[in-house]
Amino acid sequence: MITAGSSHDQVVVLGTAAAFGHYCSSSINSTSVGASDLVPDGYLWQFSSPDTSSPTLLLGQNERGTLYGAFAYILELAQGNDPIKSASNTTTIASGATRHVSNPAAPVWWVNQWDNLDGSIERGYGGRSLFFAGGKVVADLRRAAAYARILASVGINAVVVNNVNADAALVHTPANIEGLGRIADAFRPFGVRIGVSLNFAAPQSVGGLQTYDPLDASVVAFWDDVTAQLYKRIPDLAGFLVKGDSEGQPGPRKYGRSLAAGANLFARALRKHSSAAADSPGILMYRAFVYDQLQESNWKADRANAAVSYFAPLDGQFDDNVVVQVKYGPIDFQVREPASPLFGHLQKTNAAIELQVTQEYLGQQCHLVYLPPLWRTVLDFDMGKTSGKASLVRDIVTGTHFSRPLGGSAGVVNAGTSDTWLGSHMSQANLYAYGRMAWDPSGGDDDNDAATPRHIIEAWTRLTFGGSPAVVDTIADMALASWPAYENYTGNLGMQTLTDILYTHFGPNPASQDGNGWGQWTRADKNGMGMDRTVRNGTGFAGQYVGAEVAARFESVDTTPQDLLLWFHHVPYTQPLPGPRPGENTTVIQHIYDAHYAGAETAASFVTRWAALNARNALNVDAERYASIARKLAFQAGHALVWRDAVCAFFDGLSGIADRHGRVGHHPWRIEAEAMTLHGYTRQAVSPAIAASGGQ
Ligand code: BDP
Repeated sequence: MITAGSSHDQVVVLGTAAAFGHYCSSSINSTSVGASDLVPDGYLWQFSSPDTSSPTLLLGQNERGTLYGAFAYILELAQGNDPIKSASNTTTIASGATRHVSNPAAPVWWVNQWDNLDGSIERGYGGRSLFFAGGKVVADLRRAAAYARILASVGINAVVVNNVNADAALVHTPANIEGLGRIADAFRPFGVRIGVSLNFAAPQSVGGLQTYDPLDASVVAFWDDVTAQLYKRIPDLAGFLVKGDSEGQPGPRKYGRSLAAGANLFARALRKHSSAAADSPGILMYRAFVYDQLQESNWKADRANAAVSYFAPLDGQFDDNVVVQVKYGPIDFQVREPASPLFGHLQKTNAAIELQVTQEYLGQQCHLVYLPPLWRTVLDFDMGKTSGKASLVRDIVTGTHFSRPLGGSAGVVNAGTSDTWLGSHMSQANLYAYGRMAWDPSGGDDDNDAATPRHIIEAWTRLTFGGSPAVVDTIADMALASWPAYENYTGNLGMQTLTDILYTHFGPNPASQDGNGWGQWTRADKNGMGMDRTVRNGTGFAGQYVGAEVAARFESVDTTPQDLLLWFHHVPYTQPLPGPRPGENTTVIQHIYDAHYAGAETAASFVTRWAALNARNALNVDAERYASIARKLAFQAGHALVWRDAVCAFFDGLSGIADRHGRVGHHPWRIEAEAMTLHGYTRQAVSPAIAASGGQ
């Protein structure tokens, strides 16, 4: 409340634009409040001109917007910035005041947690669940509330609290519904709504019905009842998330029903409960990650083809409160994938992009891998001309390109009880960046744009470790080098992350990539490697891009970008390639060796760069965090050697073509267990043997 006599130039007025207009119009000139520029959850900052004594206004379109605006303001102050100077896109208005308006790019910017009722988290590397233990919701939700505060501070508006591989029991017992209600209560003060993953078969497995056919009246009634119970306890429920007909999960196809019929079943149950408390109707996020892992690994059965074959024919059949949630690439969170071609096909369907903050295939929080540069390759990908204009993924998922009412992004985060929430201090940069990029996916290549990957990591570093330029530069440089390094020492040229594919998704196991339905496929043999996904000779995937020029680009070896070469083509190891320097030539096999050595070298440099900061006393960080990060970086440097040597040995053995520089097979810097005298340890055979230089 502003009272007469307060010194306005020291005052920040905070509230919703509507409340401001109501209470303050007489004491402050509010004709220029500009609420009409705001969309739900958006906010503005307004700074008076220096010669007036009006207060700074910090106004949200709604209460949530006010909170986001306040967090954004505080985050500027915490970086030592003057918000008026750091605010981008400012306009000067009639009174001479400066206004900065910030609106979310799309209505959905959610987080997914893959938490199980027993308290474990699928692909979680940061401890146990914040929500569940022993089959029920935990009694003490204080830490969950702290997580809600984190999510609000980075601008997230909803979280799906349980695993996509959903436990049917979650929504079945009154105690669990009450538990979900308590989670929602803990999140509500921070403006973060909750959503729930559902199991398609619940009507049968826990509901006692004979069927879970989505068109059966008793099944419709079952879900209507579940939804009504949830809304009774959680009037602002964000919606549901459903994974069906994939990786063994039940779905509508069992009954010959389409995926759209399956999605609409839940969307209609949600529709009945649009309420004022929810301020938008419940949304059904339906995952496009549908494939059959039992498919034989025959040459034509390409898992990358699955999403478009299932979903493209259904475009236009989904209800308006359905959003199809599409993983960024056609396979599965790999270190490098072309953007999923499905984005180009969903022209009459709402779409959201699914990103993964939890580093499942990307080092599992033991490796520093800063993800925004990877995400940018997908968000900035152009699906080709539709209706005469470029169709960038970021414009499709915000709904602007195809004029869709809903869209946005979902980030799989999997925070847990660990002190670092995610399992490592540095990985929090990815959560911060996810929030920033979900709010504003435009990012851009302009170096002055506050949403570039570099600016985001610099801001995060200032907020986390203080503003010393040496610290900010070092961490930003390391972070920006980290994804290319990881790609180099794991799988370069688009061959993908050659992790053990059958479950752990951690550590090198190139041989596991082929010959199974889960495969990501290297198709490596003694003459060459790569998956032929051309229309002419291969699986036809390249032809799934709606833009003819995009499809044509990937169809030819000559025009496919080098970093996706083996993703689209099967080529001989001796295939010539341009080398790293102009005029230099190399071959596919030599590129593999060189990249793996270069990547491991970059990882080793992180250790010394971090230590150098400490030596210069530049680091505004307590000893515990310093040491924890140092330990992770040392592990990463060592594991990068394991990766390098395993992958190089694998291709050396298969191709019979030696490394030009004679490095492969020697293991500089490695100390072998079999060469040591071990006390208290026993020697074990390592599987795959290739991950240890001597197999042990
Ligand atoms: C894969 C994960 C698996 C998830 C699945 C999914 O390995 O744990 O259940 O994705 O996204 O990457 O549904």
